Amino acid sequence: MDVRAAVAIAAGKPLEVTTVQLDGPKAGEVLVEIRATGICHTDEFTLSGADPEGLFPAILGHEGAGVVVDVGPGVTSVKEGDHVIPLYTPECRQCPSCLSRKTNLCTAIRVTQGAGVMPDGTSRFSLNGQKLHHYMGCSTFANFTVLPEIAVAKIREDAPFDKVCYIGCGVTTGIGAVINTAKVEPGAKAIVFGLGGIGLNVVQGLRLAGADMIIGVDLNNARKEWGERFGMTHFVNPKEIGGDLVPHLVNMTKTGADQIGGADYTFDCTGNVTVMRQALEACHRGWGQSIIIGVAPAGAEVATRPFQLVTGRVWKGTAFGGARGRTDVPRIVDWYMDGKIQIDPMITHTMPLPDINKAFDLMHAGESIRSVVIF
Ligand code: NAD
Ligand code: AHE
Ligand code: ZN
Repeated sequence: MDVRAAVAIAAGKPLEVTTVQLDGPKAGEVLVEIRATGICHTDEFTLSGADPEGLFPAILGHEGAGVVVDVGPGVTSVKEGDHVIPLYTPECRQCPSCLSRKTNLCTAIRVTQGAGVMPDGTSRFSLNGQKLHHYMGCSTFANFTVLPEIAVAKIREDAPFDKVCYIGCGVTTGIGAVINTAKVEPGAKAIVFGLGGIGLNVVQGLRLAGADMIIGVDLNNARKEWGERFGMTHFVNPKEIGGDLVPHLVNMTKTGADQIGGADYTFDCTGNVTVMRQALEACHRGWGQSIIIGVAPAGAEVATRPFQLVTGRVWKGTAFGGARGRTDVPRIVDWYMDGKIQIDPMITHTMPLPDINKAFDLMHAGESIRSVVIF
């Protein structure tokens, strides 16, 4: 069938909106009509050429929501008409990783996903006979896409696609990093580096968890007001403190009895390895945990003095907020529908597919929190 898609032809080039061809679902696959998709910084990261796994030409996008319109042989868990959110972290419930209960990183289809193809090793997308790669197993920058059955979460039908698409990455990643990965406790002191589409969800997750002190760090002063809206208690712009950032932050967290200082939890939501080091070193001696969420370019490496770890600080990473998609995503949709979490104010811009490149311009200019394409 013909579908409308934004094609990433080559690294560093704008997406080309055109008609491409999509084959129907094979065994274990579903055809989904995508109704809305967010644009995450990770899409920009891959499009820029910084992603060592980046493949071109490809149909990017991994933050969508839509309706199942056809299923391949053997599909049992969803049916035509079901509302779903595509999962770049699937949940097969059978692989050693799923069965371990220690991680959300299902390994059932990770190899083919990284190779830009479906689990049978072929692509469903083509353009005038030329193969197009799938992206993160989702390819939501198209009005129809094919997904493995294990990579869709069935959600309630009254949830608006143009809002809950954000649960497909940003919301779940930020809130999940707090709840699933860090397991933040009430009364905690936390620092969030980068107050964008992910960092603001970390902030709202920290408020949900009952953190007392939530320090936001960003180079963009406009992010102060944004952070405060979701529970941030203090804001720091590293360019305006007139000294080193780590001691400044550590000082802010000192209280009467505890003159060592440092945060109980820090979160990198920038993808900058210098910031990742600062985030670790701003943790409290003995127990502070630093969670890396940001994705760094090919070749980048993190560094610190091993002493930082010897003295009890812990470095952790998280993908998709540690969430098990088919199980956790429908619950997060319920939290939104019940008013427990906010999404609407963070969706600052919407646009039709032909204008998708504007979403990247807005991100580069620091003007958007989340842009959403509505099909
Ligand atoms: P974004 O562009 O919306 O926000 C980034 C924010 O960081 C901006 O507010 C920017 O001003 C700020 N920033 C940039 N450099 C900074 C610095 N040196 N110090 C302080 N602040 C700085 O991006 P996003 O969509 O929120 O994504 C953030 C990161 O998270 C990206 O690297 C993205 O690829 C990654 N990500 C990871 C996961 C995961 O599962 N681990 C999921 C989604 C996104
Ligand atoms: N391909 C990149 C890694 C990108 C990455 O880490 N992606 C995260 C999700 S970011 C969503 O916005 C992820 O899920 N990681 C786990 C995994 O298996 O990829 C690179 O650097 O190679
Ligand atoms: Zn993302």
